[in-house]
Amino acid sequence: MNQQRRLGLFVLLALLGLTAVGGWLLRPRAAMVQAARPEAGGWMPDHLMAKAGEPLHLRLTAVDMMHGFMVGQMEMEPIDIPPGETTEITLLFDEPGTYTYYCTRFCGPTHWRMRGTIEVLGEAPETVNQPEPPLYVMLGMDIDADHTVPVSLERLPSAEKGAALTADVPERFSSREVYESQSPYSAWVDLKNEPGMANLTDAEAWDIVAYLWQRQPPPDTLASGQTLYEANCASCHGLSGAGDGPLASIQPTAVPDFTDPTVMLGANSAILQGKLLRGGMGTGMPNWGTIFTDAQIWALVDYLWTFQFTTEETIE
Ligand SMILES: [Cu+2]
Repeated sequence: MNQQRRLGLFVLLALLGLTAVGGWLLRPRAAMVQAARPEAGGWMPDHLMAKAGEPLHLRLTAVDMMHGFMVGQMEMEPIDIPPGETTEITLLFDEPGTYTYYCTRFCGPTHWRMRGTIEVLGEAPETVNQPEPPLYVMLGMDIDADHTVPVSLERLPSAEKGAALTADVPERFSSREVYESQSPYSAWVDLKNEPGMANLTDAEAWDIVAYLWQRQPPPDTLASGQTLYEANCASCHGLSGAGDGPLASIQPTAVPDFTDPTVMLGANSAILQGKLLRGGMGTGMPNWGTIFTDAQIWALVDYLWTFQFTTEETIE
């Protein structure tokens, strides 16, 4: 090998080296995020910064057990963080705002406290609509008021039975507005007071209400509501809705029994939606407004009514 070729080879190697070092130096910087049970610190850090349109690289580790990572209101699958490994992910936010990340693995009694926020900076596109206030705010409802009603039922009202009785029910009872802002109890009272409906028994009027309520959710909504409920709510509220989940007993206040008609039938969908969005003041109920999309919140509201009314998934 003559002098010149040796030099060429050296230059080539040096260039390759520089490229490697340069690439390493210029590599996208990843933020380290450590996961631990909430009692041991939860997410560390629990606040991240990002820019809209620029990737945010994260290196996730878990110190004590398996945790999961997910950002609320984003289209993504939860990402497991096995202990002792580094899990790398890249997030991309289209729009500025404050996003919530949370743990998706049940890691202990206060698991739901494992939340953090990502502040995404950037200019909001002009087309962005201002979010509307929640329905209960627009309707001026006090979601913390006592909504219990004196109802006793011999059996669960049946949407199927109700479907056969709707011939004389005025159209206005079927409106979305009734479903969103009236309680089943007030709809039942209204039905009973309808001039043409005097012959209805109490149970028949409840069957009609069951029908009116269970025909509102769009197809497949109840199934997705059930999935969300079982993953996120059942640990306290119980699979059957009776407020008897494994973590119910350690909550600061009694967990409501969704199967109790006195508890549920005086509430309405706007109230349930509000409680889901905001959480329960002074109770163990976290807010889900930063985590679930609008559609997911409504799927849960729709699903909650199935603890009161027997239903067929698609009632026409
Ligand atoms: Cu966790």
